[in-house]
Amino acid sequence: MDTYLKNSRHILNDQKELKNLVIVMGNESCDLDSAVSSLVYAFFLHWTYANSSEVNRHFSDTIFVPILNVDKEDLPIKTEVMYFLNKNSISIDNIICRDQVDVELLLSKYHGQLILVDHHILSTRDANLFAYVKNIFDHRPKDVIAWKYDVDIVESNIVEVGSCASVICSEIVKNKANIEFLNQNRDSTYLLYGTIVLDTVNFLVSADKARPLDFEMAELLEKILSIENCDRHKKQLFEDLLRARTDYSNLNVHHLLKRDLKIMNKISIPGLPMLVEEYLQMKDSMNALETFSTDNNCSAIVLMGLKVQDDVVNRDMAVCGTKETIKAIVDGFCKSTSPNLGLAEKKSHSGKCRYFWQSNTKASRKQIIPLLKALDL
Ligand SMILES: [Mn+2]
Repeated sequence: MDTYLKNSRHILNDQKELKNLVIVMGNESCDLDSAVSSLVYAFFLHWTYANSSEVNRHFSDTIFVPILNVDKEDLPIKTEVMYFLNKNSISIDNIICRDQVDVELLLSKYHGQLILVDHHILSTRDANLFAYVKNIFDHRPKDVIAWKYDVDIVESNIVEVGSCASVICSEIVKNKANIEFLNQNRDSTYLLYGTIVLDTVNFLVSADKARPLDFEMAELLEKILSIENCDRHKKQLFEDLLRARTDYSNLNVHHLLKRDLKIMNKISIPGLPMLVEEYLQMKDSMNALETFSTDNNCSAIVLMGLKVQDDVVNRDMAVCGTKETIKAIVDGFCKSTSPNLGLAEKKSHSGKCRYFWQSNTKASRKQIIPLLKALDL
């Protein structure tokens, strides 16, 4: 997989011999399912093409490129994606992200075709790519209202299962001969396997994510990978991926603001995986808040901190912005009785933020958002 990614990136940069381009792209959340589905399916298409004996083809004139639908600088936020690619020896340098190329220009220049995986309705940012969509692989219910594709042109494979990786896997093995792809490329096979395990919450019955196709594909992949003691293996793999998803140790002050973000009107509400107090003590955090505020055109930022230690939940909060907005928000929060947030103001390090300890630890962002809405700022 890594060699393939390196080569296709090289051809795309060089563009000398390039004639035809196929791009495989996932959705904007760029979760593990989206990332793996686009990487593996693009590689599979390349493999099929390279092994085809039908025509004597020049390999370099047609390329299949997976594009991760996230800006490169934000990729580290997708911690489970970073972890799992790393674990499967795939170099992040060879991965192409959405902002690194002009997708529309490339598609128009090279008879481009776009294959969507793990979503089927384009986001606003990708709306200009509509005419290039040729094929869809998804596992979410078909959005019949937003669906504008012509069924004669666009082929769609939408199956409501736990993971799009299962849909991709079943597409690969539809032709028995292609199982050889999974035999030869164990990194791809393991990427699909881990994604299905994570998306189905390790086939947990109460999570109700796994469907028969997920079971069937996972079993097939286990056989190909000759995994022994599957239950123990899956449990460990699931725990590792889950841990990676919440591991923020490699994230900087900018990433931490974007990692778990809700935006309401012009108010941004980042949920931090630590106390706000700790965040504000990190180097450059004030700069990060200012950059973030400008980039997102915020009128205010409500930072919400959360730390669970020895089963005790701690919450704190900071409200940043202009003096008037801070005052309106803080007054609203302090007046609130359902819920009463139990805010106690502490000394702040900056004139641009007011900092609070929150004694009502049950009040999360879900409760804060209606309060902000009611303020009508
Ligand atoms: Mn998905």
